[in-house]
Amino acid sequence: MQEKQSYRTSFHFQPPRNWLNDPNGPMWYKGVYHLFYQYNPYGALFGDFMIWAHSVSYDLINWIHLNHALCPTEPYDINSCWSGSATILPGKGPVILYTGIDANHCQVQNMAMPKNLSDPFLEEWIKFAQNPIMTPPDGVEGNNFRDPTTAWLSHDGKWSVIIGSWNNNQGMAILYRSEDFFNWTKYQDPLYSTERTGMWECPDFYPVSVNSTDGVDTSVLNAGVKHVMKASFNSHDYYMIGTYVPEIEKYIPDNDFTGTGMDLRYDHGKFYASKTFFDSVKNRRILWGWVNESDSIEDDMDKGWSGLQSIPRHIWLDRSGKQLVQWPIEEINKLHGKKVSFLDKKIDSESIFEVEGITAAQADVEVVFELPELQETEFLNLTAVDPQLLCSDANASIKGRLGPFGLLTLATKDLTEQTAIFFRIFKGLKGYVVLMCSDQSRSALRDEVDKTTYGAFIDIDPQRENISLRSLIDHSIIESFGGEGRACITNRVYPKLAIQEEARLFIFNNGTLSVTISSLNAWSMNKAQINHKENFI
Ligand code: DQQ
Repeated sequence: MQEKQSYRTSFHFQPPRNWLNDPNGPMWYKGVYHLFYQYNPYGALFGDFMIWAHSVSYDLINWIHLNHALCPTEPYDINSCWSGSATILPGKGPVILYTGIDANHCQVQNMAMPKNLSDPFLEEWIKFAQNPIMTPPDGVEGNNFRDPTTAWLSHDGKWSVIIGSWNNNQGMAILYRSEDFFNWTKYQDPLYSTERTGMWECPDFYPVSVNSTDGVDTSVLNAGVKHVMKASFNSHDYYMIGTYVPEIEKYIPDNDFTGTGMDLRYDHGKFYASKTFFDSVKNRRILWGWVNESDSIEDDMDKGWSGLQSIPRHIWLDRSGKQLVQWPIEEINKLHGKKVSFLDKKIDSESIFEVEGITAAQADVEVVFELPELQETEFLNLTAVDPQLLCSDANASIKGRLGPFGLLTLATKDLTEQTAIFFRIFKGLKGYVVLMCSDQSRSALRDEVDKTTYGAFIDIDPQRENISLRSLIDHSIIESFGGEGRACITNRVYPKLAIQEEARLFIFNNGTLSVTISSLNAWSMNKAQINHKENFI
């Protein structure tokens, strides 16, 4: 079991023990960032007494665990305090909306306010005396009504908020409206609904600037923004980009959910129940997501903990307007330690070399690949090709023409263990196609772990742009950002031998064509300070 404690991370957020899932109510208030999260205080698995644990930070990297913010105590949340969001009421401070599992095991929406608004840590929360403030409307079953978003102030001065649901065979965002934030009325129609998805968990709804990487507050509505609608279902976080028309209370996506692999996703690996917030200090929108284990239940119990939060990601609308872009927040660079870098290094066909001199189990790696003439690359008939299947059918060891090339992370010296993050370039019917894969098939000399291979297409033209990859490697998690953040893949891996000092990092090229590394920067990462204030349960 010794090696299992080596799966704890060094710069990802996690509590000292027990089960963690969804990020809840992230916000900035009086100089302090707050992260609440779903937590089972009694064990390493999801439980029937879920609470809102609470941590605070000055930089989103180093954290202080506080006492729990919300625990089941009242008939309207006695069976758990499930996910929700924070809204800062102008001039009045933050309010939390969360889902309670009531005495009848029905999902209801509740409200809580800080006891002391002058405490920047917001350590104590008081539940609203008139809870619940929303109960399942007619036709909606008590187990399909949860996860309130951050509310926004609409054109008519009223508050709006959406709740995730499933009704009449449709996944949906049920809209509620309020004049005073206390009394809420369901709007006649959902803000958006579709028969092409399952139950919507943890919806998120927010504006993004059309011409800037800057974020905007959730209530901003003008010609300079588009709106993102995100929902969590089928184990992934899917989103649409579109237009919000408050006068008719409708969300009109540029492209509706199709229920297929064509839908936009935040991350093509493990990443779920995410939530964004507007960081008014740095004028940016930040995304957090839950990254679950891929190990067996027995191993989770042996380790005594499960679940991580992703590195907070700055998120904005791509120049194309067709997708979002994500990048680790700049504060993560504060943890950079020893650096190794080089320029213009050719990687011949079927070659591999080690990046030495950094702690490969705890690292940040940025590499840019320059491609040769593209004409000789393979042809791919793109009709109905699922990128994940393409990656699974042809893993990192296959001999292609232009690729596979990329990183072998958390690898042993003899490469018997390795997690490959790599690219392949194809000629498609309408131009070139860039495929990004993460191959976990050899990630661990252990059978009980999930070794799914993940894949994504990246919307870049390799004739004009080099192919970049950034991977944050932290013992049992690898978060990879391809094409400057246009495709993200998060992996959980559990090597048996490639742990701590035994872990290595390689660059490889299995294609018949050579590629050039135009630049590589790799850093050992220092450990984040994540401590508790007092009496952490
Ligand atoms: N997790 C919460 C629910 C939410 C789900 C319970 C998503 O509120 O729908 O922990 O992971």
